[in-house]
Amino acid sequence: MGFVSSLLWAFWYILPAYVANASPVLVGGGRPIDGGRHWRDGRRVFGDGKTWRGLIGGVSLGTLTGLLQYFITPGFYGALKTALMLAFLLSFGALLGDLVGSFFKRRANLPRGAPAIGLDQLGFLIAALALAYPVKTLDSGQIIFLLVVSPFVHWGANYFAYRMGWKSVPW
Ligand code: CTP
Ligand code: MG
Ligand code: K
Repeated sequence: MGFVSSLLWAFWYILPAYVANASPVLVGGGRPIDGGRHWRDGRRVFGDGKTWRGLIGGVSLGTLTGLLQYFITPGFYGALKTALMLAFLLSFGALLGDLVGSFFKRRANLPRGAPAIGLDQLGFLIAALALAYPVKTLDSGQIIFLLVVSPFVHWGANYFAYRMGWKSVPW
């Protein structure tokens, strides 16, 4: 595999995680996952930015992305159930990583929506890669590539969502 095509495959591989992480801005809202409950430090467990609709909607759209990808490049996945399992784990991992990130942000007394550089851009990615690892993984060069470019994809997507009026802050 050539160098450029190996990087493009890395993007193709991680796409469900990107979709899952980005879509709650549009499909989220409603009841928060923590149900409004507080941790023993008196602050919210996750906060109002982590909702059931965002979680379920994000996992669904991410998994659907994997289904579409399977029909475009079946050879990359081998079998439909591999593609679906991979997309589900990447999507669920992304939103689990995001949730854990919010848990730590609340423990650090950061309000909902406050930026946490590093955690915001990479937490979802690392969790997605970890959960999907048993099904299909990338080589170390591809993983380093994703760790380097994902913060820029994340900032770009958030700036776009801000300019579209979908969110109130550009990060
Ligand atoms: N969102 C959601 N459910 C999720 C994740 C995100 O509804 N599980 C929606 C919320 O409207 C959230 C927006 O997507 O405000 C952007 O997500 P994110 O930047 O991760 O949340 P923040 O509002 O910044 O909250 P936090 O400080 O906890 O990261
Ligand atoms: Mg945020
Ligand atoms: K986040």
